[in-house]
Amino acid sequence: MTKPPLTLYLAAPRGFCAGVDRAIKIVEMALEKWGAPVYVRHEIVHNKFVVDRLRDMGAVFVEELDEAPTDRPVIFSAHGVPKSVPAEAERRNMVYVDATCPLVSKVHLEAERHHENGLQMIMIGHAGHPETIGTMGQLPEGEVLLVETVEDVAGLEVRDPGRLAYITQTTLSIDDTAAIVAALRERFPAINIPRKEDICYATTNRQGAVKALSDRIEALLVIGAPNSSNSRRLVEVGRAAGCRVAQLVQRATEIDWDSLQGVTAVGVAAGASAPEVLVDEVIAAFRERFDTTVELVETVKERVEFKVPRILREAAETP
Ligand code: 2E7
Ligand code: F3S
Repeated sequence: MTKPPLTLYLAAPRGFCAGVDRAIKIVEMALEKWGAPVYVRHEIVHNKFVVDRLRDMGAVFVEELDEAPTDRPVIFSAHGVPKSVPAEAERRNMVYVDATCPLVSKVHLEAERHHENGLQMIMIGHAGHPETIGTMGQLPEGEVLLVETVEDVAGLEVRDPGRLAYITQTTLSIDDTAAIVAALRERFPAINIPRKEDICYATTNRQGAVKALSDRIEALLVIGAPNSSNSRRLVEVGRAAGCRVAQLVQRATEIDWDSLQGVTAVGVAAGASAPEVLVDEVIAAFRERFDTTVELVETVKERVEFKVPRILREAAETP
């Protein structure tokens, strides 16, 4: 039987960002330095395959610090933690390594700086997401107000409309965030405007890559986990750009082939926590069913790299 022809448009950049690379490396190097088990508070990044692989190597994933023994090292996930977490680790005399993405730490410092200058903060983010919890947890309770939507802006009760600043989660939709910022500026004209947005380069580039694909494709597959904020935003960007079918899939077995019947052009993107082997797996699944041509659609090249913390670099450099 002849296979129907289909073109797969591969988004680039896709997959691991510099913060994810660094966070995974931190767990691997910690296992090398201290041996197993090494504890990790929260999924190091939101991807089951990454987590399973590290678990097989000896990492133990817990949600809260008190689930880890005090005599083993603990690593904080890439999403960041409230100030109370390292404080508690210190109180318990634990060895800890912070895998918070440096671009998240930058937002933490920004929040602190504004707080010291007497400004109340408004955080644009998703309630319950670990990054939002971590960033809000840099300041005392009540100092950071959360808005998730344009509608939320109307309901804000601020201390002083003349002394406000905003920060954001790093993985938000660029376009939705712009609308929320516009609503904030309209309601609070004196709000402090940051020099640079907090949405990170990787989020920006992956959303740009999906937009660049969207006029060539009839369906979009985003490889990523259901709890991955940046991956879910890619699906939304695809939908907003007109993709009738836009699916988040963890791996090839989750693809809804029925929805792809008669389709000849499919886009494949991957969230910042999705390993490239899963992209390869998806391409292989298409090749089994279609006479597949793969085309790369590259918008920009990424060259960002982050160093691992000194405590691990020293171990690696020691002969
Ligand atoms: C940390 C940060 O693990 P992810 O899927 O996380 P999100 O925040 O998108 O749910 O992706 C990598 C990552 C992105 N942002 C890690 Cl702050
Ligand atoms: Fe950092 Fe952005 Fe990745 S905040 S972990 S570089 S998605």
